[in-house]
Amino acid sequence: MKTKGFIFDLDGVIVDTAKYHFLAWKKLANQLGIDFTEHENEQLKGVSRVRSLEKILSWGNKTISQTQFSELMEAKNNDYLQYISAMDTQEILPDVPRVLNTLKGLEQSIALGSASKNARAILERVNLKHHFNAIVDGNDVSKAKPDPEVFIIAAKLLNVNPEDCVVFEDSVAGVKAANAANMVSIGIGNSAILGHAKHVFNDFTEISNAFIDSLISK
Ligand code: B16
Ligand code: MG
Repeated sequence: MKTKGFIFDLDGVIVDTAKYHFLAWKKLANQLGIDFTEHENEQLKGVSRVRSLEKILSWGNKTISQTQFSELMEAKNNDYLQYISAMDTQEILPDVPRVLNTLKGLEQSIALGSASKNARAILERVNLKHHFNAIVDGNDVSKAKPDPEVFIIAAKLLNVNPEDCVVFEDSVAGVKAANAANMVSIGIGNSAILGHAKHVFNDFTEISNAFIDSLISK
C-alpha cells in the first residue's frame, strides 16, 4: 500500500480550542471597546497571533504603540494558557483517535500543521503527541496560512510529495494554504464556509474508513 502524508491542523480539527481563542480575544477586544462576535472570530481561525491582533485593531480603527501591542499579545496568550492548562483527553474532537489509529494501522505518515505556538503543549495535554511523525507549528514558520509554508515543511519532514498529502483543516485560511500547496484539502466544519475545500465533512464521525482507504489508493 502506498504511503501518503496526512496533515492535521490542531485548533478546530483535533481539539476545540477555537472556543478558548474566542473567549481570550473577546475579552481583549471588549476592553479596547471593540465589538467581537463569532463572525469576527471566524476570520481569526488559522491566523497567527500577531496577525489576529492587527486585524482586531483595524476593525476598531485603533492604533497603539509597539510596547502596548506586545503587552496585549502577552495578556491574550496568558488568558489562553489558563484555559488550555485545564484541558484533558475529553476535549479531543469526536472520532479523531479512530482516524489516527486507522492511519497508523495502514502505515501512513502523520503530521501536525498548526499556526499555534502552543501546539506541542496542547498535544501533550490531550496525550496525542505520540501519534505524530512530524510536528510543524507557529514556531517553525515564517509565513502564516494562507501561505502553504506550514504544510510544505510538514510534507518535507514526512518525506512525502505535496500532491500525495491530505490536509484536514477547519479554517478558510488553512484550506487556501492546503490548496496552494497542491494537497488534497478536507474541510472540517461548515460547507458554506469551507466550500473551497476538495471535500467537506462536519466532523470526523462522517469520515469512514472506506473514505480513508480511497484517499490512500488514489
Ligand atoms: P497561538 P491552528 C491557530 O491554530 C488558531 O486557529 C488561531 O485562532 C490562532 O490565533 C493561531 O493558531 C495562533 O495560536 O496564539 O496559540 O500561537 O488552527 O492553525 O491549529
Ligand atoms: Mg484550525
